[in-house]
Amino acid sequence: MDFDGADDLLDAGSGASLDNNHTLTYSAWIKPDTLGGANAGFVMAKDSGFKKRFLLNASNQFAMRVVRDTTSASAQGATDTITLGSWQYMVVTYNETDGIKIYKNGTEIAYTSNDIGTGATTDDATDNFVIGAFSAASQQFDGSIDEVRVSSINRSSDWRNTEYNNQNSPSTFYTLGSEISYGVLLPHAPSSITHIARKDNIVGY
Ligand SMILES: [Ca+2]
Ligand SMILES: [Ca+2]
Repeated sequence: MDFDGADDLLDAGSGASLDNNHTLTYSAWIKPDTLGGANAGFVMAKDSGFKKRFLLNASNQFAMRVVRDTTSASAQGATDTITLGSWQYMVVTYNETDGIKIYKNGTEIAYTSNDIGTGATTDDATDNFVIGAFSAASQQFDGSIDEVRVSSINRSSDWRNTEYNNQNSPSTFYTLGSEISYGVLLPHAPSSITHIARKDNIVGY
């Protein structure tokens, strides 16, 4: 789906399965044209009050923030983490013990900062899950977003790498054998026929 960076967004509502995923994995393929509205293009967020936000930040520092009741968890990638104009597969995992980890094309990125935060993960049950913007008014993603997924567990490296490899290049991730050609199959055909006594017994010719 292509977002214009001006007023496009996809509001996925606030279904119970999207609520209070205090252990989570967010993932998406992104192809940003620019850094987005106000130089902060949101890929996805639980939007009211920025409870959870996964975004392209100013200086192209890809970032994730999760609001916790005492201090928030916040990770910010190195400058120019993302290549504008190219597809990249971005994954973030979060839990209260390990904090935030961000992966690009299967490899964990370098951070300029990464704080685990303290306190319970703040309740987000009434917030809508929005793709492509923080809200209708601001910080819209400019470019394409595809294959958005939300999990209520931390996906393993095997899952992340399989998703990346399968979607990046399906034709080289797995191979199909060539089609097997069959002759005419004859049920209960004898191994040899030396004499055909009656036409009823003809099994093939
Ligand atoms: Ca528009
Ligand atoms: Ca809800």
